[in-house]
Amino acid sequence: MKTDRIELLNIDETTFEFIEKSSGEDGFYAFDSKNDLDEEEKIISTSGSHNCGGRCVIKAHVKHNRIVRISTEDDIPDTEKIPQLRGCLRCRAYRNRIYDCNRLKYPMKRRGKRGEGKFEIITWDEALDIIADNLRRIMNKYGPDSIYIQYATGNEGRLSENVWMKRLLGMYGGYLSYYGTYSTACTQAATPYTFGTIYTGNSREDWVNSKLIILLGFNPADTIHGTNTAYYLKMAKNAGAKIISIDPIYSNTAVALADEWIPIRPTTDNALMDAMAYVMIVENLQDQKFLDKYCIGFDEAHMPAGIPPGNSYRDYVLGKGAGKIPKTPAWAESITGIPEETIVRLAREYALSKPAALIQGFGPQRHAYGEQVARGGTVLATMTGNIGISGGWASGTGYPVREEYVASIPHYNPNKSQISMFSWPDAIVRGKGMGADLSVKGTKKLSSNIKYIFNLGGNCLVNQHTDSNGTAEILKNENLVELIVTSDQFLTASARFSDIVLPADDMMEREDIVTPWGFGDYVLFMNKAVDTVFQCRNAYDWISDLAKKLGLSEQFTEGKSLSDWAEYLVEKTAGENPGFPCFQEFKKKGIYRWIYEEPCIAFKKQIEDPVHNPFPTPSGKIEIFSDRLWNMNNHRKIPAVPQYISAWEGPEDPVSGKYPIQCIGHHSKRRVHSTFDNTGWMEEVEPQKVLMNCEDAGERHVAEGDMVKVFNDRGTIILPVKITSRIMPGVASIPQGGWWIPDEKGIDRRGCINVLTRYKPTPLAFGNPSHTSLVEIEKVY
Ligand SMILES: Nc1nc2c(c(=O)[nH]1)N[C@H]1C(S)=C(S)[C@@H](COP(=O)(O)OP(=O)(O)OC[C@H]3O[C@@H](n4cnc5c(=O)[nH]c(N)nc54)[C@H](O)[C@@H]3O)O[C@H]1N2
Ligand SMILES: Nc1nc2c(c(=O)[nH]1)N[C@H]1C(S)=C(S)[C@@H](COP(=O)(O)OP(=O)(O)OC[C@H]3O[C@@H](n4cnc5c(=O)[nH]c(N)nc54)[C@H](O)[C@@H]3O)O[C@H]1N2
Ligand code: SF4
Ligand SMILES: [Mo]
Repeated sequence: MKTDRIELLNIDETTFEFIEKSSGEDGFYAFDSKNDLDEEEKIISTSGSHNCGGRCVIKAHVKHNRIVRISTEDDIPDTEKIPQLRGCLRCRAYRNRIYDCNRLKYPMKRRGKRGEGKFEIITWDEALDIIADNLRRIMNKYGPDSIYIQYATGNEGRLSENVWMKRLLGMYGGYLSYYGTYSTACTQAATPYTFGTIYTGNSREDWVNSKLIILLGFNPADTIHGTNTAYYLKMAKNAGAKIISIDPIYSNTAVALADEWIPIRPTTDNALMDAMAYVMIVENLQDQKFLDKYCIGFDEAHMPAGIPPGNSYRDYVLGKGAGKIPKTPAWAESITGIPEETIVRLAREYALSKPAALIQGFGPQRHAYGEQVARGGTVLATMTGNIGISGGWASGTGYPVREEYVASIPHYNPNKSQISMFSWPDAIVRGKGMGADLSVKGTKKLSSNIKYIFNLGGNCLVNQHTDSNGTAEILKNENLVELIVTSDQFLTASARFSDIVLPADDMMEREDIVTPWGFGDYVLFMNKAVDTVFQCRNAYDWISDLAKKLGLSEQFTEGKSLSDWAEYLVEKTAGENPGFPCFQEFKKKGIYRWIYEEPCIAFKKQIEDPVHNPFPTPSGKIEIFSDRLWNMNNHRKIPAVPQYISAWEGPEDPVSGKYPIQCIGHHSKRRVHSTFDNTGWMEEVEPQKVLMNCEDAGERHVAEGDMVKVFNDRGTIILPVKITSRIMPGVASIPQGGWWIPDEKGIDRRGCINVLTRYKPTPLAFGNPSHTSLVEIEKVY
């Protein structure tokens, strides 16, 4: 396995000789130990700092400076009110990652052409000289818009590389930053047009009060959305909630918890939602009193001033006006693949089972017109009056309203220019002058193309963005970006396209503070379990050295060590939270929990006392029709009321004649994006395969275990197939995060879905349509 991967990567063997030399038992690297046989096992409390969806209490059992076992929280009672924060399979298998013999061990400089994968080992001092010299040169020549800190989520600690780099570059004149995320670009941009905020979720412990829970593309059993989310769903089920999963995949969440699985064609959720609204309107099931009191835009009687008649949501759904069609269940059946009767039943059930929660995952919005899905959910929740009440759910982003204060390292960027996190290839190719399309914020126009990239703990340069082949071509061109610096633990696809590769320390080799991803009312201290190995260095350490080379040492460090900064964060946090422990105590315990008597309910105040608590929208009401969107004057792609827009490379695109299968790339339980892809124990859990429906396989004479070719005009992947009735016909999925490993013909041999995805930003958020691609699949003989 290890050797195969090195062969596949076509790595220059002389440079990488040390990988083989340092390889010990079980593919782990050999290590120095004091070999004190009497040493007692120590148990050290830490957590994950990768972008895994959760944050758990992780315990490293250490002997001889070596992690010998990993366990999780087991020393508090496991109660319904405070469930243990028990880790998933990924951190539990972490030894197989931290001790992987392929771990990067030395700083390296590119030797061949960019992307060829040839590197030579250099010293840290040489590496930092190159980084500093180029920073001076590029800042002088092109200014701060040319220096970009890439979206990179490998290290999300409060003391991560990106935090330090932002602090340093801020002091050095600034850098180009981004808005939005690959996770939630569309829902974060769209949800505030309805409610004025992205904080639309209740606490999860409130789900026990729901009669009906509809999971729209939400699979927390595998795809962690806050540690314990699946557990709270199970509690809701035990309390009697009916659970329905609407998803092209019969997910593990649906198998374990749902009463019904309704398969839906990707990109078509809005057709379903439009038709559900149609059924509610014609059967008069909507909560009209709620709509009249709290909302604008549902019907003609509640429209903002100056909007021509025929533009309310009701009129849209009923198809009032010349050339418009009613959004009937029959209409939606032909688009979504969901039978008309099921749509009618679902609409009635949602309208009549109050309180009910329509909970959206992020998969449905990672699509061509993902903004519509987010807004569509908020409008259905509004029509059924499920806002601001226990057991309801406002839909949209769904972030919890409670966000406890935890301090951050101060950093200030004097440069205000921002691009969408997805637009960086455009900013490389035509950045100077970019801005007319509204994708640029903070300035009218960028003053430079991107010339310098810091990619610190991320694989979005090639693997996790879209169109891997296309972006690789852009990055290969050394006249475009002049220097790319990557820090990682492995030679990922993005590292291969870098000029300087720095060996990062590992999350179990440092101190840090982490907060939960999404849900959870706690903060964790990550204690250092073991020493850093080889020449891997902590980011604060090397970025402080870089600061010295730039003449900013004092200003940057303020004379503090990393541990001093951790203490600074704890003291500042304690200042805002009475009862918060002191630094030493917090370190020892590893966790602080905020305890609440009552679950929080989004918009409770706005509903109970609207006069004193308007919604944070321009009208103070829930905006089913948005004036702000209307005024953007792009009514077909950015409509003022949410609606189904037939997607490019959706089921209705004529391209489906040539490429008839919709290929998504769900988040699988065995990886954190591309992190862990090279971890052997995880591959045993779930080998990388394309999921394909039995009917599609039969038509193509593909059998279980065959190698298949998945392709479209952007690229080709060859990988094994898993044939299953747990994915609907016409849809395939290559779990996202497989490493991009092209062979000599450019065919990816591992299964990086982004070989097939398209670089085309969504209209409002300029977000990533990562799940929207049409492909064909053939057996490889
Ligand atoms: N194990 C694991 N957990 C993770 C992560 C991970 O990599 N691995 N990543 C974390 C991060 S950073 C994020 S952002 C989240 C991502 O969490 P999500 O975005 O919610 O995850 P996805 O798997 O992309 O999508 C969720 C579900 O949506 C379905 N889906 C796809 N397209 C459609 C559609 O058009 N309509 C409908 N109804 N369903 C659709 C998929 O089949 C999938 O079951 O997960 C977090 N948790
Ligand atoms: N097609 C498709 N593409 C997607 C998605 C999708 O659903 N479909 N999902 C998108 C989403 S939601 C997200 S959030 C992005 C995530 O994209 P990325 O932010 O690129 O996340 P990873 O792929 O996990 O890459 C993290 C890198 O950090 C490294 N790393 C881990 N720990 C450390 C550390 O302590 N220090 C350093 N320096 N490096 C470390 C890992 O080895 C890994 O190479 O991907 C997006 N891409
Ligand atoms: S959810 Fe995240 S922090 Fe928790 S065990 Fe899994 S990978 Fe680690
Ligand atoms: Mo994400």
